[in-house]
Amino acid sequence: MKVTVVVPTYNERENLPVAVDRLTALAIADLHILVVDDNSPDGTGEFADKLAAERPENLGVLHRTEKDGLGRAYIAGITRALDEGADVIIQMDADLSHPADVIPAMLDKLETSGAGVVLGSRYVPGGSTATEWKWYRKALSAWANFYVNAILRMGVKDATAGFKAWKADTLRAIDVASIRSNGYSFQVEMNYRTIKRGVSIAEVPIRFEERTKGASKMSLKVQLESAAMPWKLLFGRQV
Ligand SMILES: Nc1nc2c(ncn2[C@@H]2O[C@H](COP(=O)(O)OP(=O)(O)OP(=O)(O)O)[C@@H](O)[C@H]2O)c(=O)[nH]1
Ligand SMILES: [Mg+2]
Repeated sequence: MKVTVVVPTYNERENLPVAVDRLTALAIADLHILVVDDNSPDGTGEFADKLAAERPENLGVLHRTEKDGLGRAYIAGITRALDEGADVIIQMDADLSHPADVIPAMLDKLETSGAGVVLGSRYVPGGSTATEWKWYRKALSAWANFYVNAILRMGVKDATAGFKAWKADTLRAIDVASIRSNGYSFQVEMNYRTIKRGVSIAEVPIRFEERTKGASKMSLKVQLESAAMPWKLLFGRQV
């Protein structure tokens, strides 16, 4: 079974080698890493090329010309991974917020639960958000989940989760390339399409860690898009 971890990067030069080491340490037989870099000014893209030269058999780099958002980077990476024959595709941030050591449990659940995707979830028992988060950051995250679920009724505890393991068939069924949203709502739109296709979503607990190096790319634009998207999904025809 070929497993490809798609890792989008924008200015993650300090974090990327640690993320790659943690993934390699899992010792999963057919594990591949695909870095999707948007021409990071800090040289993450060239650095990723160096890492790829050291281990060409399991690390690839997709270079894009400019910063174009997380959703677009994922669409490009997922499309490439599907073309290269991945059976399972994992979405994971490069900033070390997502605990790579939970991947075996996610793969296990994907195989045994019959779900089309398994989320690394902060909001099931045993999961947690970053301990460093101030109360308002926690409140914002909890509110975003409540808001999305109140409108879309997906029955998913962590609707905005960004750490996910997908069966390739599920990704093909939801036609990822046609997804328009780009920030957190990209994650929500993928989940919504999955539910709409009658495919179930499972969750395993993760402890989400705050990034310690590099800067967050979350912006007001991304937050506004995320507030509007559930309504678009609910009333739109495009799902
Ligand atoms: N290729 C690419 N990667 C991106 C882009 N925006 C964010 N990323 C990457 O996506 C991952 C998540 O981005 P973060 O900046 O950590 O955003 P976040 O996790 O939503 O927000 P925080 O909770 O503040 O960390 C990181 O690995 C980023 O480097 C982009 O436009 N292009
Ligand atoms: Mg982050």
